[in-house]
Amino acid sequence: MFDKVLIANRGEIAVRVIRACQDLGVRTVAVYSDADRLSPHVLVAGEAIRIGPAPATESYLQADVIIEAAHRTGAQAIHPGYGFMAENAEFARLVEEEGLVFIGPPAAAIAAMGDKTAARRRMIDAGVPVIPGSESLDDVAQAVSAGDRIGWPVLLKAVAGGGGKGMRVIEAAGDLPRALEAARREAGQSFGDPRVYVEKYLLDPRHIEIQVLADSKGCVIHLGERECSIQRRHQKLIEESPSPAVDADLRARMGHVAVAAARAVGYVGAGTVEFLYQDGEFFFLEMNTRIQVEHPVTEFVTGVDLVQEQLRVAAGEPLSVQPNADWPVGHSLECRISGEDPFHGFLPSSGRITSLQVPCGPGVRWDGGIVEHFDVGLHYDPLLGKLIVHAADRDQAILRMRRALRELQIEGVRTTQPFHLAVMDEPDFRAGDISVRYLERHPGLVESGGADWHARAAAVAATLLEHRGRRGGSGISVDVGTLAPAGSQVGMSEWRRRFRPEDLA
Ligand code: MV4
Repeated sequence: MFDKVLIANRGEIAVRVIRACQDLGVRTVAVYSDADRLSPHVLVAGEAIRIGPAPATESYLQADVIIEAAHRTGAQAIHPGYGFMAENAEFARLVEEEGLVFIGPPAAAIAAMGDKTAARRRMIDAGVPVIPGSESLDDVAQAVSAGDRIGWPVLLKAVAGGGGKGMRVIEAAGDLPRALEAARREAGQSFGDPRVYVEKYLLDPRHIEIQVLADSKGCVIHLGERECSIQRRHQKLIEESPSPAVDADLRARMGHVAVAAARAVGYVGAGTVEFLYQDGEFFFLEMNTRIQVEHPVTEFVTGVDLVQEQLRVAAGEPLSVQPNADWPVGHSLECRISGEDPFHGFLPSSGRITSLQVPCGPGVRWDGGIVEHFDVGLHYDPLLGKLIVHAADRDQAILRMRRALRELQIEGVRTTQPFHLAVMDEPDFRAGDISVRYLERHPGLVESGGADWHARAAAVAATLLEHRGRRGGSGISVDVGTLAPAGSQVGMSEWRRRFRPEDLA
């Protein structure tokens, strides 16, 4: 095992990786920008090195500065987390050239999956079902004949894209001349590669992905699926494992295909094979060559520490786990708690965390990147932390998530917490009837109203109960449980300050 690892990231994932290192007896080096001088990942790491000013392009994306920090501290390996340079094949190559270990797949595997049409070709060769589609398109005529062959509508995608950026739905051939031109320009600007291609547009799919682990000895396993359909503008909001749509037979088939996909690109490490699932059929979408935000739900239902396995295989050790016929054990849900106002278009919210109480108790995990007095800025991804629960089945996991969301109190910034509470009570979600269009179908979930009222009612109830206790008194009886702080936007403590029992005569 490594003696010391540098974590080239920030926030909750940097903390998560540091914890895995500590659990393996590996020393850690954090890197930080000026905005993160007092951030949790800096506070929990063995040592920390400043890498530049707040903007990511001048800090967390500075490959040479980060590699230099590894050399200076004697770290033998670099863990990139997710985002930033996690799927940058050039960075992975540079790290290796510098005599360090990149904790992730070989650069060639990252590059193979980064080019979406090349990835589709390799997947077809490996027997992986892909969505009917085209090669990279040179002109409108090619695009039209591809659409005629595949069937309309089609989805125009960037070859160097992924994650939904720059996609366009094309209803009919007549829309192509303008759309193709615009898409090429946009792809060129976003990815430095103007090439685009089309796929048959699936109207109402689920996003289901398979977690894989591979070691350098040729062992490749899968750890079942995650359902990630509940998202907004390609940002996932809620994930779970298992998927309500997947039974043991489908899991085995998707798992088998995901393992074949990983083998086809010589994969080593933790990776995710994404599929779209519709009408009983599943199709390869893309492969994410990193640890993912939602990895904890898989950890809960398998008992495997995915980050520890990443460290093991990067150090040349074999995987410490074998596929288990009992997986998945129970059910796990994750809610992403981000500093965004769900009732105002998920507008990023900044400010100082004035109060933070994280949930605990049976089956609850909080992976966070904030502490009290921490300043949430607008320089980086708004994810503040993740609330993950595990219970015997999906119904109990939903109840547990509801309980944990009520225990969570973040004051100082607006967060997505009240949105998640609303989803936990929404009948279609409770029935597992979800797809990538879930939010589109439930616009009420992101409409304002209710949240402040709940917080106020809870504060009033709590104040009254306290008052009654003091007087040994009578009168009102309120079940505070049913009025618990429902993701208050103002904050319980603020309401408690404002309300006195004598005002409520
Ligand atoms: C699709 C699709 C329908 N048909 N491809 C969005 C993210 C990117 N990874 C691919 N995405 C999609 N590709 C075809 N041929 C629908 C989506 C899609 C989606 C996929 C996963 C999760 C959420 C999504 C939300 C909207 C659209």
